[in-house]
Amino acid sequence: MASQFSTSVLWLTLALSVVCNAATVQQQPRAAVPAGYVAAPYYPTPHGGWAASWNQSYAKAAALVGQMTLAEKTNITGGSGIYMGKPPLNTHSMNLYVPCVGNTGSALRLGFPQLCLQDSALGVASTDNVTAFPAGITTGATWDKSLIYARGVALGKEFRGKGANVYLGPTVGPLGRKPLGGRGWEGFGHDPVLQAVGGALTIKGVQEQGVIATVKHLIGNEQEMYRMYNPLQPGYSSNIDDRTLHELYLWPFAAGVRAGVGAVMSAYNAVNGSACSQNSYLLNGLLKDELGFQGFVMSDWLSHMSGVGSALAGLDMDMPGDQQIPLLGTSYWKYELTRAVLNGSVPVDRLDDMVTRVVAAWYQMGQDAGFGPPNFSANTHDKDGLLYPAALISPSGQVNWYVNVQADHYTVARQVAQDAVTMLKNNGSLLPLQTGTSGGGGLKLSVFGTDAQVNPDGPNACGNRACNVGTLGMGWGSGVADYPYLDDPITAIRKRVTNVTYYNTDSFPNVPAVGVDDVAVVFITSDSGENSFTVEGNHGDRDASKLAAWHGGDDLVKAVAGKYSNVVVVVHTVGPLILESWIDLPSVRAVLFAHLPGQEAGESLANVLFGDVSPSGHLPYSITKSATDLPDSVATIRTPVGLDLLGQVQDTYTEGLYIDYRYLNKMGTKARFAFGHGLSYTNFTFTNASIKSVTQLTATPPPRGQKGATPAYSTSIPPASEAYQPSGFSTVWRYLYSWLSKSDADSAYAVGAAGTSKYPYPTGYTNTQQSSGMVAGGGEGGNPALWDTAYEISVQVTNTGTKYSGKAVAQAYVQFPAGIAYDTPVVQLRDFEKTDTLAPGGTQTLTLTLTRKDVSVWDTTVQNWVVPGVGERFTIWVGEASDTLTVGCYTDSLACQAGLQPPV
Ligand SMILES: *[C@@H]1O[C@H](CO)[C@@H](O)[C@H](O)[C@H]1NC(C)=O
Ligand SMILES: *[C@@H]1O[C@H](CO)[C@@H](O)[C@H](O)[C@H]1NC(C)=O
Ligand SMILES: *[C@@H]1O[C@H](CO)[C@@H](O)[C@H](O)[C@H]1NC(C)=O
Ligand SMILES: *[C@@H]1O[C@H](CO)[C@@H](O)[C@H](O)[C@H]1NC(C)=O
Ligand SMILES: *[C@@H]1O[C@H](CO)[C@@H](O)[C@H](O)[C@H]1NC(C)=O
Ligand SMILES: *[C@@H]1O[C@H](CO)[C@@H](O)[C@H](O)[C@H]1NC(C)=O
Ligand SMILES: *[C@@H]1O[C@H](CO)[C@@H](O)[C@H](O)[C@H]1NC(C)=O
Ligand SMILES: CC(=O)N[C@H]1CO[C@H](CO)[C@@H](O)[C@@H]1O
Repeated sequence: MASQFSTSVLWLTLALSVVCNAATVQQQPRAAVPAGYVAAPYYPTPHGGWAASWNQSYAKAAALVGQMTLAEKTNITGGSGIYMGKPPLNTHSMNLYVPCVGNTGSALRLGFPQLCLQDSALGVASTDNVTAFPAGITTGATWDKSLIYARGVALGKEFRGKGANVYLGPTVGPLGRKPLGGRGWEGFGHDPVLQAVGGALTIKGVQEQGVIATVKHLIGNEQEMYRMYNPLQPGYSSNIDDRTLHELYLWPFAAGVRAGVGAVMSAYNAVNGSACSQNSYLLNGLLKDELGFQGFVMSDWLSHMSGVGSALAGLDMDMPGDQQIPLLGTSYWKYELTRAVLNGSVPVDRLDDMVTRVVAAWYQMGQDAGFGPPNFSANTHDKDGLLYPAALISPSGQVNWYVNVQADHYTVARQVAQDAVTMLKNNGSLLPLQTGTSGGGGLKLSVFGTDAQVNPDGPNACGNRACNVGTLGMGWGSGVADYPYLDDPITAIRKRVTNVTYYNTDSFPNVPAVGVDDVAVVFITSDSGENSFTVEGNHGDRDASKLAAWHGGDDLVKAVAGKYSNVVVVVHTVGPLILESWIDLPSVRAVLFAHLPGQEAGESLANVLFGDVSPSGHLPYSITKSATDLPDSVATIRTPVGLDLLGQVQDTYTEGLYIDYRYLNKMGTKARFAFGHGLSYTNFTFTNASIKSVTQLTATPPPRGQKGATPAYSTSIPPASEAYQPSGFSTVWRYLYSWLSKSDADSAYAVGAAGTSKYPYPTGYTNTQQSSGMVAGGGEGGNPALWDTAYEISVQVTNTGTKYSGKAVAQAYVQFPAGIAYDTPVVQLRDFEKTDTLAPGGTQTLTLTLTRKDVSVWDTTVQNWVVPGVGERFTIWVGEASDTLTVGCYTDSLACQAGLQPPV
């Protein structure tokens, strides 16, 4: 997603774009995609509407679309242009103000409004009176399904309250393949199941509020550098083999489609050399056929680069509407799509399917009734402002109503931040800190690091949070929201301890003599974000800082540890860091990863530090001892090589399934802290495990069912008059309209009617709907049988401590049978559950579920999910982390054993 710029930047962008446009270079891949990776043609786009859960919405949508003119249809599938909000006042009576990061056109004659599409995945972006929730990575670190869902509900309420139709989240791609990748923190962790659960429950929570969720970015957007196509250089190509795509990167998208997600956003980059916004195999084949996606696909902002080609390849909505060089009033769609339908190049049924998908999603969320118009502007915080900021001359009017949508959502935000705090070390039980006499008089605390206190210029001082000053609560870029406030750690600590000395510096200062019982808390950070901004030399990805703490944080820890013998390190970070230079120092007694807590950074941490609650977060990624513990393809950011500086960067997923813990386990490399690791103030046991076979498995799932009916669309080209711009209509310069002049419409129609001038269709193109579809499809998310419960595992979790209450997480990992014909990672996460708060001695039975898909591999030959070795011994391991799995349940004997040697 693109970001909001100040007006001056906006004009600079315009000036630059005029200059750049002079060189209209066609992007060509200049470095070859490695042999074996192909972007196969897949045509046509399967019509939506055949899934039973959408059929009512499709029936209504088809009825509405059936009344639309050509220009109304192409209005809805494209944005009005970046920074283009309110439509011209003279066109209609419904005077909507649509000031979001993306605004579609409308068909007001039929009551279909402009849709407001708004960032971000962690809160309503660029406006006030909202909650700045913890980031995705923090949410994933809770390993708590009910909290993930509760955050989704609260997010949905806030988007709805501001009048945003479409929530541009959740992010499940990047998956976190590259620890240095800039946007991994927007998602839930470096594992497909953690991402799938995080994404699906967020979608459910958001969409139950009547807001369309957007699962993004499809697919392989694992680094920020060179992600975008521009007139001089194509975006990088993520070259991903079929099995890896299915078993890792597509997995969370399948779960999102299964959850009924209304929208998908395509990624900036290419896959196998073909840009995601026009990759027919990806959009038509995998997403709409195999995964049975019924909603609409939008382009990431300014990633759209063709007109006819993307329509045929399965793109349904062009965002924000402009060509790659924005603000010129030109579009690949809108009026051009109108032309392409009239001249016969884009089949009418493809356009009808596009627009019906959009309108069906609107009905599916119930937005046809009682959904108010937006009451905020993403462009300004002032009450009054320009109605079309991108126009040369724009009228002004009220643009912000300051509707407060926060309700009590700080409680769920704080709970997520608190339950995500992950304790990695606690030697000699330094934590929780004992405040001694009442009021904290007995504890003498020294706090170090600028991260403990909010940025003195305010938490929103840097636009798009593109700086790392003060408490780090979120990364930077479009995936942010404005803080209504930032409860910082130092404030929360001072509320509990009287004798606090705060050294607001990242360099070790002179300190007075230190007593043996004195405690030091050191705050360090690591930040990253979107490529549109460079922060302290990092181009979105952590290409400059690498995996070291920012601002010399590692040296600060070492210096403090040289003076104090009781040091607690608190880390606010987007992802893993290398901790080796200090983790084993005897005086570094405790380490807490607080991730990116959002607005509730203070109390959530203090509750853990001072023992109101036990820490219960677990790492959503592995922390390695060295960056080179991961393969080179994963550990580095891809850059152009040699003389081919302008060529397409090839990022080939040579490691296949082996990322994060999957790779470390394969190589037998011990992580410093394994995926899933997290300590508590108390201890838990896992006992009385049992396993139940629920569905009798066969090697492949039962054959998919037939598709339901889809709306019947005409294929005859509509009259040119449906595209005529109304006479006397006064346009706003650079606003994107779907009409053509009469002469343009007539001449395009003449081309289409003659049928002689053929569009150079891609190889493999056809417009005949396929009745069968891919073998692995059949429902939303794929063959419904894939989601049958195969096994249920129960385990009794008991708090065996005597002093502290706490919550435990049970993680279930599958180990495939030995000797099967497929190479599989030693263990792979498949489900997890968290207990309620268990008092000392308290116990709770948790149930973990494995579906047929969870015990399958993707077979590239049969193009289906295959259970390798039906009847053989799969081991379902259960434990508190990926490296402490001592309870194993066997699928052949249906017995479970405790006290086993962990598989890794
Ligand atoms: C990429 O290429 C591989 C190898 O040919 C193929 O299996 C896979 O399906 C391709 N992916 C896409 C999205 O085209
Ligand atoms: C919708 O699907 C349900 C369940 O398959 C079916 O009974 C119903 O007839 C369908 N309705 C339409 C309008 O297709
Ligand atoms: C397209 O949408 C814009 C913005 O709402 C509106 O002004 C215009 O009238 C619409 N065009 C058509 C053909 O309805
Ligand atoms: C936003 O506020 C405006 C003005 O008070 C109101 O008309 C509109 O219905 C509100 N929108 C929503 C979604 O509540
Ligand atoms: C139809 O119009 C589209 C959009 O301008 C253009 O790309 C395409 O080449 C045209 N087709 C023909 C056959 O002229
Ligand atoms: C803090 O502790 C130091 C050393 O024990 C002591 O000298 C000082 O008076 C204390 N300050 C407060 C405010 O209690
Ligand atoms: C938890 O168990 C470990 C290993 O048995 C033990 O060293 C530790 O003291 C226990 N911690 C608590 C809080 O009971
Ligand atoms: C509760 C809250 O944050 N209210 C704010 C809503 O927005 C207006 C305008 O920015 C502020 O003045 C309020 O403080």
